[in-house]
Amino acid sequence: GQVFHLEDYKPTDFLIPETHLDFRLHPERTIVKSTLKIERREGVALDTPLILDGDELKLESICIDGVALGDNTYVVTPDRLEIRGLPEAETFTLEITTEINPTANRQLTGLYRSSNVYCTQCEAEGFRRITYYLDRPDLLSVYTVRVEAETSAAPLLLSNGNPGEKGTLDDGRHFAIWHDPHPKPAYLFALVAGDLGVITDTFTTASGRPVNLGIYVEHGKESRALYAMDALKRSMAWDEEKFGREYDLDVFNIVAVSDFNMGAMENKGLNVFNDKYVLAEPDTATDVDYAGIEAVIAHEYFHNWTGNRITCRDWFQLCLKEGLTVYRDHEFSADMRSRAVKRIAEVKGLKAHQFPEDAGPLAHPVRPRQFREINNFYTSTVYEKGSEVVRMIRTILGAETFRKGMDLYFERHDGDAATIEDFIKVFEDASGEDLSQFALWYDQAGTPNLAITYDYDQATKTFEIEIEQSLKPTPGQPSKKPMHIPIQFGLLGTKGREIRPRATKGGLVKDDVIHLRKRKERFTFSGITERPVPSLLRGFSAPVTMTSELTRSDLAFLARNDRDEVTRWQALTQLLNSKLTSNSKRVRGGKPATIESSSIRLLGELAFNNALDEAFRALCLNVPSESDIARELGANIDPEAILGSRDALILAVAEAHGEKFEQLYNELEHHGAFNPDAAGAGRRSLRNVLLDYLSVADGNPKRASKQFKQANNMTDRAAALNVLVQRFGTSTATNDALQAFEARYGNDALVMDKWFVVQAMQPGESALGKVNELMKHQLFSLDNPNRTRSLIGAFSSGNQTGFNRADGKGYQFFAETILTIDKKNAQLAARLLTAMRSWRSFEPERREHAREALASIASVAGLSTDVRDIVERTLA
Ligand code: HT7
Ligand code: ZN
Repeated sequence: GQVFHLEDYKPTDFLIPETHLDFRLHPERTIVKSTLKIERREGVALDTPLILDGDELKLESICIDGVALGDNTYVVTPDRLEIRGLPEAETFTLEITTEINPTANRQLTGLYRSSNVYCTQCEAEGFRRITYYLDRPDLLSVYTVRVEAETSAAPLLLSNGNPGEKGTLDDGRHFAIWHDPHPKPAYLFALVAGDLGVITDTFTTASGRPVNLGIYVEHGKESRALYAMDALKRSMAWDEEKFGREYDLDVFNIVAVSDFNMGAMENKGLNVFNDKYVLAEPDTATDVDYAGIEAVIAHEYFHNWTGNRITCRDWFQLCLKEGLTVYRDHEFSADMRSRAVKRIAEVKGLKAHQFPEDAGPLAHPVRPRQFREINNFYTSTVYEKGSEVVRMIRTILGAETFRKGMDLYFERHDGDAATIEDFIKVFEDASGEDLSQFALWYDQAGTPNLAITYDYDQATKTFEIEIEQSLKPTPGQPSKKPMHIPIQFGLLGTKGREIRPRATKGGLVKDDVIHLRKRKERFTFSGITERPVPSLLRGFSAPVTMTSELTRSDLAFLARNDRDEVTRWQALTQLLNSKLTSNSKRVRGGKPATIESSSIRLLGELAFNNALDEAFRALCLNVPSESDIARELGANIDPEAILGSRDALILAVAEAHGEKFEQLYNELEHHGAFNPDAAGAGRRSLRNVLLDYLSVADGNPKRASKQFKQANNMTDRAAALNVLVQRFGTSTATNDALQAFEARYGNDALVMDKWFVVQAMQPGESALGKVNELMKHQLFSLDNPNRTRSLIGAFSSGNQTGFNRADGKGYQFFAETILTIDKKNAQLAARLLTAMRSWRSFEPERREHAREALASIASVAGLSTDVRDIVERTLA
């Protein structure tokens, strides 16, 4: 396949200032007439051809300035339209008619149908599946769209921008015209037509502009969209308050569809969502679902400025809109909920997804310099690490200067297709600082490690911190330069008192931030009257790993006393991880796990500390997962041994604190109405982690079974079902609960996804048989991405022991399934396949089986570009 390079960027020879689209919708034969005002750029030679992108298109007709083109003036294939012999005039009108089949489109990009609703997905390169066009993000155009369809099948006709004329036609058809005054790239185009229910509301912007809000969902599910509407209005107000950004159209519409490749899409004025991120009611959605809806609604809305008003020059700059918008949605959720708890959840996510990506064969810079398939770069590195880079800019410059830089970004680049260089420049101009070394964060892949040593000198009352940064080679980057790493810190004295140093020598320290800029640097603090315990990386101020000399008692001290909850949680995690990894090795060697009473005591203290947020206490009790432990081990992974080590810790903690856990579990029971807010969610998360410990201590499913039956909300019901399957998989209680769940929710796809997930995660060798059985279930289909992810995705990326079986059967099954999915939906297949990216970390037997499975995929002729790209990079 072709490889695209950042340095090959060239602006287009032609512009398209105006785009008129006319859709005659038909399930199998939709006619798209596109009328483009084309402008040749100054200096472009008259004989330069116009080359438009296409993908599986059928050309019906083509005219310029009203005259049909002769056969010898253009060359057309399904993927490309090249027009020669263009008029000499600087501007001319090109009319192209194509025919497409939305029903046959199972790739879910371009125009397709989801439960009979016509919808589009154009990012990144889907618009070319609708009509021939300059389908690239730096080509901005003003769109006017006419949509025509059969009235009974599609009473609703939506597109971007503001609504215009509409009317009825003969033959039971009708039409609507939409005009979007804001020039936009083709990837932000959207059209939706179908029969849907709606909830409406209004929002008045700070300058008094009324905006009509609509959320369109399947008929009968309207009440489930109320939380999303509330989240939307809060997002609109927050963006005004925190970033000075107002909405800029008369309407803002959201449509929820059930077949969608990703979470949602920020099309201008017409966001299209995976219904998983819109629909929620206490009886059907968990607290995690509610938080996800709030975050994704905000994320897509925030794109209106960071992505739409200012878009990307090319797809290498994807993090310009995605990293920044993730940063914005993280800040929004932090303001809506507990900041520390939100931050810990982000750190957990980053470590679980981005760190392994950065440590494996698919590692790439936040701004990649080359790709074969852009759809494979909507990654955790571009999104989450991209957000961390923005957060570090704020940490380095301070909140006020950061805001000045953002204001300058909006002022200077509104209406542009911008680059990362543009973004960095606004912060340099706002602060007067040189950020060229910092900019390496966009170019160097991999997670830096900080090796830290300390020295306290009682005689001189000085405390020294020496930090050495290192960054391992990643694909295409054998050697790396030192980066600018902001390390937020504090020094703790007796009882956790914060010690303020009198002065600092050596590397740069400003306020509470150590600025590490050399490969190895020393920071000396004077006026320190007792040996302090350093608290480093507060708020997880940089996406790095640390190896430090802190003793187990220093870590326990931090976990108990630091004022920063993120560091407390990190210290606890480090303490537990070191034991969990050493025990995994013991268990693999046939020895029993050993548990220290000090860790058990510490966990108890955190669990029972009423001064702490319940959600934080739950995070502490949720000991590192099997994949967290695997990542810590890094090599020679044996998932069975890891499970043994983890369960031994849980059992020891459960036995030690059983009685008090039970008391707390009972106290936390809530009898009033369900409230999805942070406080309620925190209480439930603590109670539900206690349910797991208590069930392990009880050794029987009674308590989980009772909770399952009595729960008045999905969070508690799903948590109970999870304990039943994880801990008592073969019991009658578990089977009864699974059957009851299916009987109650069999008609509700989003809820049934949870039923598939929980079973795909059942630990041990029996999981594969279960997954095979569930693939035959009447509700299972590889055509629906949510369902496929809930079974195949959960099994392959979430079930450590079930998927990574020693006999390699999990991998074999997965390889065959990926090949089947690839024929329907290549993007989905490629994304699922990334579950195998860490295959080299396993013990030799599993590693060899994984290699064989990957090789069996690579050997197939006719793979999609998407899967070929992932499988070849994974094997390289
Ligand atoms: N910007 C959106 C990305 C997206 C996407 C990309 C490729 C294929 C399908 C897709 N659906 C949505 C989502 C976002 O980051 O907000
Ligand atoms: Zn986004």
